[in-house]
Order: sequence, then C-alpha cells, then structure tokens
Amino acid sequence: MKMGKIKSRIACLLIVCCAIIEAAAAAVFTVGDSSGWALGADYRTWATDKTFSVGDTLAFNYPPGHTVDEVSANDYKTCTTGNAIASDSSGATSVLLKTAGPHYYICGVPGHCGGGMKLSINVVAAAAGGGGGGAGGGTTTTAAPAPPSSVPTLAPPTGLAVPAGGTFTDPYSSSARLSPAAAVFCFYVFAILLYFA
Ligand SMILES: [Cu+2]
Repeated sequence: MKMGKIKSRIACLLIVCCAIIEAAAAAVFTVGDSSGWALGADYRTWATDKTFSVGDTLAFNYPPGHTVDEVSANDYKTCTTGNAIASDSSGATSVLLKTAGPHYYICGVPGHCGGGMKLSINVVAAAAGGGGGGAGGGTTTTAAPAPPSSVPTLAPPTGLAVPAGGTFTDPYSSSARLSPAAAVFCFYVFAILLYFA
C-alpha cells in the first residue's frame, strides 16, 4: 500500500542524510595548500586558522626526495630523524587523525626539517564523549618502516614496503565514525519524517 512506499522512502532519506552528515563532518586538509609539502613553506602560519578534529585527514603532496614522518614532540623540536612513529615517502601521504591532542610531522630527509618542513597541529575531539556504536576499527595500521636517515630517499614511489596510496594512520585507538551530535541530528530528522508520514 501507500504507507509502505512512504516508509521505504523515509528509510532512503535517512541513509542519505546520515551519509551527507558523515562526509561533511570529516574534513581533508591539504598541507601547505598549493605549495604542498616543501622546503621554504611556513606550516605554522598555514595551521593557525584551522581547526583539526578527530576523523579529519591531512593530505601531504610532494615530489620524490621527501618523506612524511610522524614524530614525538621532542623529535619535532630538535628536528631529530630516525625515530619516526610512522613514515611514508609515496608522494601523496594521507594521514587520518584518529586521536585528539598534539601531532607532529617532519620531513625525514636530513636538513629538511630545519629548512621548514615541520608541522605541528592540535587535534580536538569531534564531539564530547565517545560511543556511538559505529563500525569500529576496520582499518589496519600500515606504517611503512622509516628509511635510514643517512641516505637521502630518492627512490621512485614504488617501494615494496609502502602501501598503495601512501596512507598511514596513527597507531593508537580508533573512534566512532559518526559523532553523537550527528546521530542526534539524524534521529530528529527521522522523527520529523515519521511525524509527517
Ligand atoms: Cu623534505
């Protein structure tokens, strides 16, 4: 009957609505914008007007001869290479921000961190509280081993250990994909649609 048709239409709307919210909630930041990940850029200035949230992604774009290393606060300060938490040199490194708090990235090629290739950001929680029961932890951590810091890495981006797409995620906890705020919003939309059905 008519009622069944309306209900299935509501279900479709709800799914689309949630998908849009989830897509809108996660931002992708291209590090350095058009300059990309390069010597001579000022990443402190680049980061100042941005708010980084859990679930957002940093996209590092660079030609061969650079790396993206996630490092400790101390290694960031002192531009120490060789102790990277995660490293990639694919030329297109996508970093999913999975944990709140400070995150530090440098280029692992000697001299480049001192030349400006260092980025520190503070990641804020997507929303207060956790939970939400989303599909948790489906992604595997694919951290490529750090290249030896004494040898400039000029190898083509077809490295054996580098995963396709050059994605690494930080190796700590995963969080709910759909924020509680978005879930509440979806619930209201659903309730309104039911009311008018
Ligand atoms: Cu570099």
